[in-house]
Formats: sequence, C-alpha cells, structure tokens
Amino acid sequence: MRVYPRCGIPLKLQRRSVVVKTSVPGLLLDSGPNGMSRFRVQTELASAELFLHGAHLAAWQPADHRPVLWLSGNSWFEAGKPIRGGVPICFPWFGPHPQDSALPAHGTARLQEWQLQTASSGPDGVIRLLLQSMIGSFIVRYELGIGRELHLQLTCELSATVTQAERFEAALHTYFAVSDILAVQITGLENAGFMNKVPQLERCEPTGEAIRFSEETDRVYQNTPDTVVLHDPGLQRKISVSKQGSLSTVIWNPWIDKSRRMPDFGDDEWTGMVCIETACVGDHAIVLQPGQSHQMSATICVS
Ligand code: TA6
Repeated sequence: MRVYPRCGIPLKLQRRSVVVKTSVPGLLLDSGPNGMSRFRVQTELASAELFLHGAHLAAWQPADHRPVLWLSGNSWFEAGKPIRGGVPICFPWFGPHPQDSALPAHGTARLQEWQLQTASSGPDGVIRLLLQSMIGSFIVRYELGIGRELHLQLTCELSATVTQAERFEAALHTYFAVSDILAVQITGLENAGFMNKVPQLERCEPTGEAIRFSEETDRVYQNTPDTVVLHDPGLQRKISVSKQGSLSTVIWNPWIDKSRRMPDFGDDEWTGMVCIETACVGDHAIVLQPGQSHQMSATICVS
C-alpha cells in the first residue's frame, strides 16, 4: 500500500468505513460521510476532524470545552460541493466571481482534494498538519496546529513561472457554534467601518459598539488587524480570534429567510451559529508578483 511520505499514512482509503492508525500518535485516518477521506485528531488537548476535500476542518473541540466549530446537519459531503460549517477556505476569490457567475462562489479551494504533505505531534502534544494544493497559478499551503488553541495558516505563493502579477482574495470562513445568536455579542470591531451587504450594499461608518444580532447580518469590516472576541453567556465562554496578514473581518448570520433558501442549511440552524471570518477581501485583496507569497493566519482560543 502506498503511503504519504514522511508520515506513513496510506494514500487512498478503501471505500468502506475503515479506521487507520497513522504513525502520528493521536491522528487517525478514516472514511467519513460518502467515504470522504477524513483525518481525526484525538489527543489530551483536543479532538478535531479534517477532510482532504477542501482541506476542510469540520470540527474542533479543545479539552474541557464544548465543540467550538459549527457544522450543519444538512451539510453536503460530495465532490464539487462545499461542506457547510467548520472552516471553509475561500480562495482565490470571495463571494461570487467578479466576471463569471457560473463559477463557484468563494472560489475553488474548498472544492478541491488537497494533498497531505506532513503530519506530526510535537512535544507540546499539538498535532500539526500541512496540506497543499495547486489552485490556478498559485501554490497554496495550509498549516493547522490543533491543540488547546487552534492555529490556521494559509500561505499563497504565485508560481515563478507566470509572467505577470496576479490578484487574489482569501478567507478562512469560520463557523462558530453559539448557544443562541440572540444572546451573543462580538467585540473588537467597534471602531471599524464596514461594507454592509444586506439589505443592500452600503458602506457604513463604525458603530462604536459591540455587534449584536437581530436580523440577517452580512458585513465585511475593513482595516481590522485586531483580535475579535465572541462573547457567549449561554455557553459561559469567550472565543477570541487573533490574526496576522489579514485586514478584513467578515461577520455573517443568515437569519430566517436565507437559512430556508439554503438546501445544505437547516431551517432553524441559524440560531446556533455565527461566522467570524479572517480574510483579505475587497480593498484588502492581495496582489503578488511571480515567486512572491503571502501568509494569512488565525489563532482561535476559548476561555
Ligand atoms: O461570508 C458571508 C457570505 O459571503 C454570505 O454572503 C453568504 O453567501 C455566505 O458567505 C455563505 O456562502 P456559501 O457560498 O458558503 O453559501
């Protein structure tokens, strides 16, 4: 059986539900829904699930806490379709394609099968995974550090073989589980202006106050280098999202009507989730010269 280099993991799982121990303590490989290859982390620090499809982190639960990432009970697990929840990777564009509406929303990264490059368990007990994919002219690497904290790092390199600069947008479109969207608030964006996308596209001034939810909310905050905190009194926890290499932060809850319009989103699931997305979009899209690269990372902590 051929194995992944350097971590002894079989390249291909048979289409039956098998669980394969890997050479990395606390890291298993099995077949998830519809036989999709899934890495499962189970250590003293945390548990998690990562699909090669879209390099999609679908679950993360640090020890002594409830699940942090939200996943729809109606999610697709199919080639060519994104998983609904967890951390979708939006690349090389965000939202609808600017010229061709036939192209998938949020780009193709979350629809591709990524390759595992390395997997390891450090002396700190953190499981570190490196995945890679070629997306257009870009070599995209995704590093995950899975422990009591979650560290996600997306490195996008423009191939040196191209002859001109290229622009991209990127987002870690993170879905957080909440006790009740009506009870939570988000701080850290009080002083940032934002593009409001509902009810219509409108540039808005800073509100000067924490974000609370009472309707469909879809906002792209710009010039936001600082840490954002999700306060959830119902679960008696705070979730902080700190970042590097990202000046956009997207806040999204679909509310009632949009939830009903999405087949892979339960009609009543909107009350239990909110997206806080670490991004480089719009005014903060990235332009690279051939051979250049850009790193965007997020560190998520629960207290
Ligand atoms: O990040 C917010 C957003 O751009 C919303 O406009 C909504 O479309 C959401 O992403 C989900 O997009 P998706 O393509 O995953 O259904």
